[in-house]
Amino acid sequence: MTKPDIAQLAESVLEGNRGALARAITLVESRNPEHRRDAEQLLEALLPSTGDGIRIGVSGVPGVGKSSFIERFGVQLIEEDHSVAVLAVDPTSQRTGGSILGDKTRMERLSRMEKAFIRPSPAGETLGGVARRTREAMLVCEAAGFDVTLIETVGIGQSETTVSEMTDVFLLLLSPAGGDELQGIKKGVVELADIILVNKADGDLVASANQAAASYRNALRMLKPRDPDWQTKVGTCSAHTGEGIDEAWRLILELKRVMTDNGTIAARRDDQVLAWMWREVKESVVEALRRDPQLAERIPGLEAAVRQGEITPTAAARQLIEALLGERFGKAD
Ligand SMILES: Nc1nc2c(ncn2[C@@H]2O[C@H](COP(=O)(O)OP(=O)(O)OP(=O)(O)O)[C@@H](O)[C@H]2O)c(=O)[nH]1
Ligand SMILES: [Mg+2]
Repeated sequence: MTKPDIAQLAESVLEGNRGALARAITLVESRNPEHRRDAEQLLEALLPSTGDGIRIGVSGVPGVGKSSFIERFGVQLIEEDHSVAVLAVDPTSQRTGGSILGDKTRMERLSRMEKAFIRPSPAGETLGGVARRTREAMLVCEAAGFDVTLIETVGIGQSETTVSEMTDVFLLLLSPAGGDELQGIKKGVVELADIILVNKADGDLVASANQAAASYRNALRMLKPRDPDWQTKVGTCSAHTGEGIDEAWRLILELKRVMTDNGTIAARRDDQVLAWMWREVKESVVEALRRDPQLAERIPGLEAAVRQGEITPTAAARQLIEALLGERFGKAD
């Protein structure tokens, strides 16, 4: 794209043009190195118009009801005159290819609303299970005027950390089953949560949902809160009946107020941009290694040597990095 094209695209995104928004996200997600430069230019143009929205990460194990929750929650926010962008990241979609379709149908009402934008991100290039460009896609959405961005991610461990590194609020959904165990969710993930909601609190499951919420509340007393002014809140909700969805938004607004007043949101975002820069550096180094034909040739041999214990992983890593840096900057080797 030429410079004026990018400027034009940026302008259309800022005007809230849907086609432009979709094109812009496709551009930031592109793996073509040339597109990368265009994407950087575009993001630079959009950056001053980002930051006003609230960024919410929604996580939980497969099937806990993340998409159903977002559908309910999103529709309600739009009825309250917000505009809602949903970025769904599914680390498993690469294999099954099915869940994204499922998301579209699960968010049927929301996806038909004018003030909603739903974008499943390909998880092909992942940073801890989150598409590498999700953060940038989120910025594009904010520039297009969306004031709430929801990022759905399947709880498989690393992805929650990555999502918490790009959002203001981290919402963890749990299921009523499991009671006092943490349902295979690592303690670290619970520690990241600002708000925990036990979903599916409807029908026969109401009692066990309440019980689960009580035991989580209890368990959380033992953990150090992520923010000194905010003890992780635990509630129940039902994405089916809509029970507790209002309360979830009220909690998010309260959390936002507390964290704005004590400077946590600003501090989190501050840390996030730097963390992201370093993630990007690491990923880019690995990518450069794999893309370099000469180095790529050495990788299988080194991997085999490491597997057979002929060389330590550390030494193999050093050899690759030295080869890369040596070629790029004329240093080492
Ligand atoms: N009873 C009840 N069932 C629910 C509720 N929310 C979701 N479900 C059901 O749980 C199943 C999974 O819901 P999804 O919204 O797709 O869950 P998800 O967490 O997005 O799943 P993945 O994206 O595959 O990880 C569906 O059959 C939903 O109908 C709820 O509040 N109550
Ligand atoms: Mg889903």
